[in-house]
Amino acid sequence: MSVFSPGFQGRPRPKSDRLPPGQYLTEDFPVLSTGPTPTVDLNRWQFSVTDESGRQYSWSWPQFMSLPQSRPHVDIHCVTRWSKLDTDWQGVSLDDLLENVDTQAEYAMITSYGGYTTNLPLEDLTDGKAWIVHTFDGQDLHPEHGGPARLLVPHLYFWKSAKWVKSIRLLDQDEPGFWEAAGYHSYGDPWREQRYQGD
Ligand SMILES: Nc1nc2c(c(=O)[nH]1)N[C@H]1C(S)=C(S)[C@@H](COP(=O)(O)O)O[C@H]1N2
Ligand SMILES: [Mo]
Repeated sequence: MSVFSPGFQGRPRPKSDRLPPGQYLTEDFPVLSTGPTPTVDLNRWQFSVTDESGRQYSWSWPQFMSLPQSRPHVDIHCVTRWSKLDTDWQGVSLDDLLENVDTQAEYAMITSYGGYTTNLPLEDLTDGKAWIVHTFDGQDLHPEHGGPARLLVPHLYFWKSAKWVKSIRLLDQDEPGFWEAAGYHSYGDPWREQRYQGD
């Protein structure tokens, strides 16, 4: 058979085409946390968004779970060089969470239960690019992987996907989060290999 035979629409991309530069494929799901896994009681769980004027929007667990559900199927890429393809999640898109938030802010600072922070441009959270997920592979998200709920921003290195997400502050000016202040790239595009400041 000719290697030049025409392709057809919908043919899956070869796995190698889905691997950003300097990454290797892994089948398992490594755990990377800077500190202990926080215990988050669902009765006290709250997620909030604060806009640049200080107005706060917040959701209890039942309110969050009653929002429209999305099922992202995505590839994820950690700056420590592992990538995992075809991961399945369920949660709420940031488009749905931010629907009634009126803002001119351009940046977002994410804060987790436990104190982890990470920053990203607000436009990287919208237009179907980011979710707050509570389910992985059909099961409640394991606490080590960020349960009860974590941010999922698969088009950026996975350190941007804050586990145990608690709040988002919308900001006019960019500010570095935990790893960004420690020398990691402020944006973190795996396809441009933006691992560290200056990459
Ligand atoms: N709250 C919190 N979120 C976090 C981290 C962390 O240490 N604390 N580590 C980040 C990093 S570096 C990566 S690679 C992923 C790891 O997610 P996993 O442990 O589910 O693989 O979570 C990110 N989110
Ligand atoms: Mo990471």
